[in-house]
Amino acid sequence: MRIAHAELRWVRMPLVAPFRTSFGTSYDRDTIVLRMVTDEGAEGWAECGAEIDPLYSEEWLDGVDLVLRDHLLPRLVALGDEVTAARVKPALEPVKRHFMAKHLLETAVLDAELKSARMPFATYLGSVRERVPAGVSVGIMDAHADLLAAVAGYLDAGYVRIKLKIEPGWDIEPVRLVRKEFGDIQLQVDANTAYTLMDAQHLARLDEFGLLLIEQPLREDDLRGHAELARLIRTPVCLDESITSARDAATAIAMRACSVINVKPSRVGGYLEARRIHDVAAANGIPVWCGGMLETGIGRAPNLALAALPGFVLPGDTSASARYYTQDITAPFELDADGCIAVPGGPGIGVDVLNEVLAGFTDRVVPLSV
Ligand code: OSB
Ligand code: MG
Repeated sequence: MRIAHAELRWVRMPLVAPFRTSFGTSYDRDTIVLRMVTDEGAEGWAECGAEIDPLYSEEWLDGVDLVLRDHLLPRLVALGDEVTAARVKPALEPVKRHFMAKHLLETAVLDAELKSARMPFATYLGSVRERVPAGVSVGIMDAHADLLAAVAGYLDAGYVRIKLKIEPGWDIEPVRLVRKEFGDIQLQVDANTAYTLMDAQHLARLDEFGLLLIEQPLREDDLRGHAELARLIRTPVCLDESITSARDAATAIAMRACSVINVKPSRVGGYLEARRIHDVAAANGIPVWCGGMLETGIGRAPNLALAALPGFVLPGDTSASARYYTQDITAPFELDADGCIAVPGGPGIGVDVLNEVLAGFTDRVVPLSV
């Protein structure tokens, strides 16, 4: 297949509530949506995981726009009639890293390819479940009372697992209070690299709360520190930012730097690499779960397909649309009575984009030369 048309849409969606992590606060979800049309007339859609500022990882939206336009898309277009999702990664390999930009391209190509083949993402990836249990990521709040109210709301809504964002000064006490108030719920924490190995004794104070895991306590480039920390605390260490490839996963597992992995397709360059990480982890007996970047329905749909693979044995951050947005740009994803979300069953990402709604949230449309 050949890319006949491609355009970037800069989108800003207001969040239902500010989302605060150890690296910053978001009031809106800013993203780039890529729309592609192939010579076979198939439409491919993808949503970028990057944010306005390079604070979660080194990538940011302006950088994605530039590298995609000047370096990535030309290499893909050079494949001519031979564009397939499987060829995207090898074609872009000379360009170092830029995983979120590569993810955007590979996912749109895969969506178009699967739509032509009338195959759902879930079938293609090897999913074994029709619905996946939903967890929710709860931001840092101004006051403990606000946190308890937010968690109560999510539990009432049916979420089966709560993740608390933590940072120095907002860690032991919020966890203690949530445990005390809500009892034996599935509970975990995410530090987004906010600690150092010198905090090991402090983080060991979380041991008594029976957490499922602590996500990315140390810097993304500190695998050795994570391995050391994992020996000093009982809470299982999970890596997010540190893992950008199946090779990273193999290294981290061999070093005992983690015993769980958060797989985010955008962080690792796409769904094909995400599946390889799943495979490496499964072969090593390491559980994985699907993380998120506050995606709209366009990014959420394929994430749910991935989360239905057999190795995704822990609930992910794949929450319902209403946790993020009053109005999503696809039909909203909703929790069922068991706190699960249905995996889309249609071809490709399996959801239709609500074009008029998307237009309302679009700041600008940038045509790309193909
Ligand atoms: O570290 O998992 C993270 C959101 C933005 C950036 C990083 C992270 C998150 C989340 C929310 O925790 C995940 C989601 O609900 O999509
Ligand atoms: Mg995380």
